[in-house]
Amino acid sequence: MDALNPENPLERIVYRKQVANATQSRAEFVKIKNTPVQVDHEKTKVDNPNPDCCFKTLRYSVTESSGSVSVTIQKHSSQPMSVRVKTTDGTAIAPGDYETFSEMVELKEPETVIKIKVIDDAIWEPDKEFTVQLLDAEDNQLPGDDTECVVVILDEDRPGNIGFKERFISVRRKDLVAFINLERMDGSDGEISCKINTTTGSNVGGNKEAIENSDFIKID
Ligand SMILES: [Ca+2]
Ligand SMILES: [Ca+2]
Repeated sequence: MDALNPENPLERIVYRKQVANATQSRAEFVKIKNTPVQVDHEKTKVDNPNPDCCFKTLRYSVTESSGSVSVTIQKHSSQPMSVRVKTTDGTAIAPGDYETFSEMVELKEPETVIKIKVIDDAIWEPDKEFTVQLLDAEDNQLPGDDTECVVVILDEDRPGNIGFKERFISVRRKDLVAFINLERMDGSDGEISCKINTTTGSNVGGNKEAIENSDFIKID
């Protein structure tokens, strides 16, 4: 039987109402607001501190939309000194997630702040992290447990929800192909994907169940 022609006229009216209700109950798109936030986590006591300089805190969290993370280096002596500051990839990888920083930094004051650029995109991804180290002139990490810190980049791009635009569609057998619209709601505009598969129907609107390989070709 053609899906457009249910056997019973009453069933046909019910079917049309179901279609109308389904297409009118779509949720509104919500624009995600990005929030620049940096959290300097409280420094835990280390067993083996460096006597000359160190990071003020060993863990920073920063939202992707912040644009940069500010990392503070402390100097213990009154004499100026220079130290190489260098980033190393972790799960965050430069230049896609942040900009590599590798510079000699002169420490004149008790505290010196450096800024490392963080890359903002529109793609949902897990939170990622990279490390920052204080090195000597030969690129060896300075001794001590407080000469390396971790920066966690917090993603704000929600993947959103994917749904069918219409819950019921009709297709004529002679058209050979059914076009089914998907709709994405409540998320950012970056790339996401979902899996789609087909199963045998459930007698909607008085229509007979479509049988796999006889009435439709399964996709998965
Ligand atoms: Ca973003
Ligand atoms: Ca992102």
